[in-house]
Amino acid sequence: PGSFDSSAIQTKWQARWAEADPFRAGGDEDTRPRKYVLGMFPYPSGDLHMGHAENYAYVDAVARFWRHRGYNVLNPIGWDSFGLPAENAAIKGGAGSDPREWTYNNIDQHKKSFREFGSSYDWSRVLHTSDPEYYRWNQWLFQRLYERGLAYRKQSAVNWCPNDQTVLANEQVVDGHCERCGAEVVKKKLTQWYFKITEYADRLLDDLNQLEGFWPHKVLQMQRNWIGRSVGADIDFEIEGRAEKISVFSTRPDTLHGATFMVVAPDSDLAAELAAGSSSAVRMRFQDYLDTVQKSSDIERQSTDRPKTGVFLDRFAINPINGERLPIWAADYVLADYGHGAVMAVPAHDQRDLDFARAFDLPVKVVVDTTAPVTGAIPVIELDDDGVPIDPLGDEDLEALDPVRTGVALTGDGRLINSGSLNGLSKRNAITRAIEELSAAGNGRAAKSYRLRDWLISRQRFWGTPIPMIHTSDGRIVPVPDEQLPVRLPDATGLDLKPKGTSPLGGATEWVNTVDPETGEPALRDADTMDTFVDSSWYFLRFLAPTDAAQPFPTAEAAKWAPVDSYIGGVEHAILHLLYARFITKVLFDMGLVDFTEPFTSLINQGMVLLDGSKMSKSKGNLVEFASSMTDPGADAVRVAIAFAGPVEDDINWEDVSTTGAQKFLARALRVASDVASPTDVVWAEGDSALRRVTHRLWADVVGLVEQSKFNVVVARLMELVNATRKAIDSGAGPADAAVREAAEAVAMILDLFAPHTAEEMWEILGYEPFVGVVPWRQADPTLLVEESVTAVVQVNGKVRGTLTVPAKISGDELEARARADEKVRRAIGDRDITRVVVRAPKVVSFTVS
Ligand code: ANZ
Repeated sequence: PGSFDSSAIQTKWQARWAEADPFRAGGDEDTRPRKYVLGMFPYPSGDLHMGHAENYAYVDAVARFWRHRGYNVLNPIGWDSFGLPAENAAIKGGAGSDPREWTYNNIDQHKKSFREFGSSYDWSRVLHTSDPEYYRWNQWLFQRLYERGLAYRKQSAVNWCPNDQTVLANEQVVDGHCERCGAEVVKKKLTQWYFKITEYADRLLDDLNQLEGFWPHKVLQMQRNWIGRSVGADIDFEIEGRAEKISVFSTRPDTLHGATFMVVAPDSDLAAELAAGSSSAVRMRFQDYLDTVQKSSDIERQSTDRPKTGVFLDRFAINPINGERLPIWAADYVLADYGHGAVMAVPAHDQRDLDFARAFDLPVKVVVDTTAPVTGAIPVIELDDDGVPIDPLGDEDLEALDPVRTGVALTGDGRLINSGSLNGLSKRNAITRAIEELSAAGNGRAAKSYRLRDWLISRQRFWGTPIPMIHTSDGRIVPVPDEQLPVRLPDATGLDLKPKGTSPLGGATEWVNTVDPETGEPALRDADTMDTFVDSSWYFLRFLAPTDAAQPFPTAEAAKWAPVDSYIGGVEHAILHLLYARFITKVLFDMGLVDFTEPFTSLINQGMVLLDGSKMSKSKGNLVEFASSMTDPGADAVRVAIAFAGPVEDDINWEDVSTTGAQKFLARALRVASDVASPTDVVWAEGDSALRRVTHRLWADVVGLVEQSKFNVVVARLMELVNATRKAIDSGAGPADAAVREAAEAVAMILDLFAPHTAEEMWEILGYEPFVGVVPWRQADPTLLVEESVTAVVQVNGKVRGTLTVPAKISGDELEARARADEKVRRAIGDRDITRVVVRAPKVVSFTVS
């Protein structure tokens, strides 16, 4: 289809771009305002695929857009090149294989593909996170976090895949199984390095409000849920036979009078201790229970439709508000690492507690009357002789809602009953009052709890950044001094990379043996490597000076370019990558190295490219190959077809993407340029006004459309303009009309966002020097934006009684209203009744009157 050779055009312009380097970001001599546009950098597993094509098509459109708007644009590219796939490829390759080979070969292929795609990168700033020149600064960052107490080691139960022999993040565990290999995941106690992201929980949550309107709302919501801040109280309970009290976290301290038992997480130290102080029968039952619990994931444990299980520990707590004795149970619906790993159970008002109470026949006590109104007038509360409020409602009213019978906990708002001094108060007021009373008595205090956990960064793998710490022979753990960084990865040759539970680096004898930097005594290097999310948490800053050997990034450059103005990538990174980058940015702010607290001012999440309705990916074997599609249908056709396929955030089904349609459109656009017969110095004003209106309406709208990422609409409007121009050439103004040239130039300048090769070719055919990619866009002429108007006639009983000048696009309702308001028409109707109105916008309004 089409009459042009897309391959020839691609080759020609790619060579010219490579030679002239027109998309390199300007330095200090460049006085234009700056924009930093960044696509989430790719992982070099195999060649690029259509999912990448979509992402980087949008990135390029945005970068080109800001150049056309007169900005000095920074649009760099790099590779997130550490990680498991390279290591697995090397393992498959057998002895002597090094992940480096696979990684850098793939990167070379990617670079070639991006050139073929016509992406307008600043190629002088390329980075790869697996280069020592890059990961050295991960190690530097680790040291700075360590100094600030933000990097620490602790032992805790982590998700462990017995097959891959490595730690898994929570999100890599799907229904209790390893996301990668499907093996059943177990909990294992390991000592690992963590970054203390929880110290930033409040800031990470509160600062999301600044991003509202600039990031997709869905992503902000996902971040909020992930951080999961709950507000409530810590309440201290005395334990019979134990010196110290136990604290529980509760969002409902108002229900303290309704607590009928206490539950501790079976896998907590507390449960072990309480069981140890009990009879041997209890100890055995507890141990059996713990063994089964340790096989289930947190997600399973929190599932509400799973039958409740647990064991009574034969220990008792004392309710601080009324002295009641509460039996203590261990049950797996309570998690060891949330709050304090223990809860006061209020079965009447908490569903999980109710399910448990019903399963084990424990008492249920209602303390909130959820039938009582909480808004409007506050009910008059009578006081008894001691001045204690009497319950506002009788027991009969609550019978219908009896949680034991219905099995449904009363979680709604209402008025407190059976609760001494709290009686009559609404939930909210009772929470405040309960916290006041607990604080006064020294039994509790206001508290917050978070779902967010500290970031486990140790990995027992080879292909990552070595953790720059040294274990001395006398048991100290000391940082590698800055001047000894980077700690370089050794050669993989000769190393057994197969997963075995400890890092393969431990087997690199020469590498792992070092000396204590303080005493010179023999010592060992930490053999674990960092989670690759560390690499991607600050890479956007490294692009500012990727070869700087003195510092991770120059603060002065960061002040000029950062934060990133437009960050573009997949929604699969909505939580972790963005959260980690936000965290590290805040740490760098606290260190005084950057003057902003959020790394990405605006975020665009593109949908996925699907094939047969499922995500296109290498592991699913349903890739439409990138490399071959650059030749046929060609880069521009692929990019136009993707942009045209629908709104950015929607998923695209590749079968619905018409690259043939895109090819035809590009051929038509090119032919329009070839047919232009006027000189380059025409007087625009002399052109055909109908065609000029179409052109200028596009100039008026295109900026807003791109700013709202409505790329599909921009392509549709370009198609409309190409068709209008064709018509003007063939059957209207003719090829020599100034408006024809004006329209063809507009097409070239705007088409550059999606089809840069074709656009450059058009621009050259139209008689200009390259490159259209850096040409400032035109302004719409306001006089051409005035709406076209037409004359409408108004009839009364078949006779023309008035004429109105109205916009050609007027609605029927509006036209009728104007007709009714017209003085002449009103006189013609007089005081007769209108029995029928026929409106044919924009031409006729016809009234029938009696
Ligand atoms: C008493 C109570 C009464 C509660 C009531 C709720 C309703 P969110 O909102 O998710 O933060 N809880 C505390 N620590 C827990 C743990 N380690 N594992 C499981 N559950 C735990 O939930 C906070 C509530 O979850 C807390 O408030 C506590 O139960 C429970 F009518 O305390 B509540």
